Amino acid sequence: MRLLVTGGAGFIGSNFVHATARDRPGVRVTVLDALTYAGSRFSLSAVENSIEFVKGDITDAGLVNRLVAESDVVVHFAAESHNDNSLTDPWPFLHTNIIGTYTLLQAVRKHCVRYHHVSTDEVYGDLALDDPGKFTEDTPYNPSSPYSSTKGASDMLVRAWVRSFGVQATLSNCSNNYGPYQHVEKFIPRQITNILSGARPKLYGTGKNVRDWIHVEDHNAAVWRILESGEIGRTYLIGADGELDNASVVGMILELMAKDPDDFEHVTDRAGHDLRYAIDSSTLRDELDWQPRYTDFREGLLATIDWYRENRAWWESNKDAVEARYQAQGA
Ligand code: NAD
Ligand code: TDX
Repeated sequence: MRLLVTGGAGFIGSNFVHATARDRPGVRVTVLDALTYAGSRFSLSAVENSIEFVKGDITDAGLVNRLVAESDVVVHFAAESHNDNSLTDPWPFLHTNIIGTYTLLQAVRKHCVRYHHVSTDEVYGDLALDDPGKFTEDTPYNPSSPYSSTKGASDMLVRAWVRSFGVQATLSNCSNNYGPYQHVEKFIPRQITNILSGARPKLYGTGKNVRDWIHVEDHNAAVWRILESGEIGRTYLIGADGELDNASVVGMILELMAKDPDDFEHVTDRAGHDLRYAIDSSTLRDELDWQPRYTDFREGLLATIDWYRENRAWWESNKDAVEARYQAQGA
């Protein structure tokens, strides 16, 4: 199989490439990544001899056409992915997430190539903290942020290209991922690297907002199950029943890093901050026989802390710029 992975130098994409190289040596991987601030060649150092890396933009139709023509399957991870950035400058989100997806869809349509679209549970908006319900495949789209609205738009394009042009595509909407190689702008790496840098964790607002955490390896195993056995045109929700409020996550990080439980700061809340995400992944479990393997969040978090401790060179050069950006926003 010739597999084109967009965004393979980012957090989830690089973990996907590592897992594929490890578990599926018969798959020939090409990564297409623009190496924005969020991408790093160093995230692929361990596999650089077994993959092809192409630096380029998913909105470059000529390049995308050539790479798609040489592929059997495309897995599309590339995106502008950070909600806070989408609030300060939405344009790159429209460009990459909408025009980039359109460009890929036109290419897979032309060359009849199988396509998997990686998306987020944020397209469904949020749930009340006391709502007993969870998102299902039938929940109406109701995105809150520029980021999630562009992801929702990209999902709609995929569905339309399946229906109108017969594109062979599947979609997945996953909850919050954690694990190695996640950019220090994101919640869990930011708090771990704050502590490793002698700063305090920063909690938005009350800290009661809930996220449904899944280890990145479990997300990527689900993407492979969908590639192998998913039904064309279907959307699959990926989640591992990992609901926790942000204050509890910060508390756990402080405890695992031997800090005082009060050693954090409340900072300015995110505008439009979604309250709670929760995924019902029973379709994926029942129909595609997928199960999460990293069911002990504490254990996964400890391994993630160890990874950031042992890989300072990977994140340290980005840390100051990220914190300067947050400081300008009062966060
Ligand atoms: P990330 O920001 O860590 O990585 C994104 C990658 O895409 C980077 O390597 C970047 O260089 C690349 N990229 C950005 N714009 C590009 C362009 N125009 N052309 C080519 N490459 C470009 O993101 P992530 O957290 O790994 O997320 C990957 C995908 O998974 C995204 O589609 C995101 O919406 C989705 N997702 C993420 C999460 C999460 O918790 N992180 C949860 C659900 C879904
Ligand atoms: O310093 C912080 N303090 C804080 O309290 C940061 C950076 C975040 N937060 C809060 C905001 C959220 O409630 O933590 C929670 C998680 O924040 P992010 O890591 O920014 O993730 P989120 O906005 O939930 O979106 C993530 O999951 C869904 C990914 O970034 C998206 O790409 C994915 O689609």
